[in-house]
Amino acid sequence: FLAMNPQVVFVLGGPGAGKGTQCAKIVENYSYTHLSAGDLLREERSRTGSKVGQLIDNYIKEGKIVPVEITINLLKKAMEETMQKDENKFRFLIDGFPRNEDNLQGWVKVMDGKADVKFVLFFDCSNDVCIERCLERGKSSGRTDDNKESLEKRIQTYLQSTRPIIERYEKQGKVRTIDASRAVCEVFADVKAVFDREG
Ligand code: UP5
Ligand code: MG
Repeated sequence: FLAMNPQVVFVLGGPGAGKGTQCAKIVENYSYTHLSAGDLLREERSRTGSKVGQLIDNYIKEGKIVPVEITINLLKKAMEETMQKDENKFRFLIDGFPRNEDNLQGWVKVMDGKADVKFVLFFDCSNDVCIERCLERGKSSGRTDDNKESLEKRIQTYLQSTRPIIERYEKQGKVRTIDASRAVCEVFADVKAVFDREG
C-alpha cells in the first residue's frame, strides 16, 4: 500500500479574478478536488456561532487575512476527508491560499513533507476589472464583502500581502500566469493548456 502525498495546485489572483469560476471548470475536465479557503472560512463562520465565527466574520468584512491556524486546519481536514473517502482523490486545487507570509509559514509548518505543491496558477486581472466583477456579483451574492468599502480593503490586502507571495513563487519558476481579464472560455483555454501539459 502506497500512501500518496496530496498533489496541490495553489490558485491565486485578485478578488473576483475568476478563481472559483475557473476551478469549477478544471474539476469538470480533470481529476481535481476544489477547495476554496474562502468558502471553507465562510462555512466555518456560519457553523460556529461563537467567537471564532465572529472573528472570521470580522476579518472577511475588513478584507483582512484570517490567522493561518484557523485556515490551515480547515484545509487539512478537507484534504484528509476527501482522501479517506476515495484514495484516488489526491489532487487538489487550493483556491485563495496562501495569501500572505503568515499563511505560507503555516502551510510549511503543518504540510511540509505531507503535500507536494506542483505549481501556482495565477489569474492576472486589473484591479478595475476585479472590482467591477465583484460589485456585479454583489447584487445577488449575499457576500458581506462584495461592496465598495470592503473591496477597496480586499484590493489593498491583495496588493500588499498576496502579490509578494506570488512573486516569491515566481522566482522559483512555479507560477503559471493566465490573463484573466478575458471571457471565461478564453481564460479556460489557457488553463487547459497548462493542465494538459502538467496537470
Ligand atoms: N466572472 C468570473 N470570471 C469572469 C470572466 N472571465 N469574465 C467575466 N466575469 C467573470 O468570479 C467573480 C465574479 O466574476 C463572478 O460573478 C463570476 O461570475 C464573474 P469568481 O470566480 O467568484 O472569482 P474569485 O477569484 O473566486 O473571487 P472571490 O471573490 O472569491 O475572490 P477573493 O479572493 O476575494 O475571495 P475568497 O473567497 O478567496 O476570500 C474572501 C475573504 O476570505 C478574504 O478577503 C479574506 O478575508 C478571507 N480569506 C482568508 O482570510 N484566508 C484565506 O486563506 C482565504 C480567504
Ligand atoms: Mg472565490
